[in-house]
Amino acid sequence: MLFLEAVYQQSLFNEKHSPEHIKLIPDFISAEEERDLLNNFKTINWQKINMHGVTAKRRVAHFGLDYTYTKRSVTKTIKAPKWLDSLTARAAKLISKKASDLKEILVTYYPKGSGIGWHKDAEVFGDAVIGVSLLSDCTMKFKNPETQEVYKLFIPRRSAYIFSGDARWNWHHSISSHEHDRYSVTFRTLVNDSIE
Ligand SMILES: O=C(O)CCC(=O)C(=O)O
Repeated sequence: MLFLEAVYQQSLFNEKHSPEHIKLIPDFISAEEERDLLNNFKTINWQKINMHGVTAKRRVAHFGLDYTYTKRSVTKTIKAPKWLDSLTARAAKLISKKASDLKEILVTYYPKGSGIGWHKDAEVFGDAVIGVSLLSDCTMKFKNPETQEVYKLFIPRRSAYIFSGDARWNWHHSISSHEHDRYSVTFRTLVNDSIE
């Protein structure tokens, strides 16, 4: 806990108007855990994302809840595989929740040359969004939609990140395309559990 607070307090951006409530946890998973997860990702049945007639380069697998990108709504889907259990439990601890509170687990594969455009996570999802980044480093950008200010957060491979509060609700985020393949596992709670 002390470690997390230290990461949090050092202010990732050091600027007056930068987004608040972002935590970065370097080396959240070991090289061995990363290797095991990457091996398990080979068993995933990847889905394409089609939005308004365009197919994104990245591929996704939704566990717990499926997400309809055009409607920004969720429906129940298959449970996460067992090999995600320990990562899910550790992610939940970061925000003092139980693994069962993390209703959506999204595994994303970004082939080289792909990223994710500016967006804010759907309102059905709860406050804290947790991500674990694998295989290559990336830069996540946060943009204030009113002032257009942009802040860059370098996320080293094997880190976890959490954004909540101001960063989650008021800022948009994106990940620029990178030169190497990358994977992420993101975990989300629901604002209202009854929509499950
Ligand atoms: O790949 C990541 O780490 C972030 C993904 C993301 O922004 C999202 O799924 O909404």
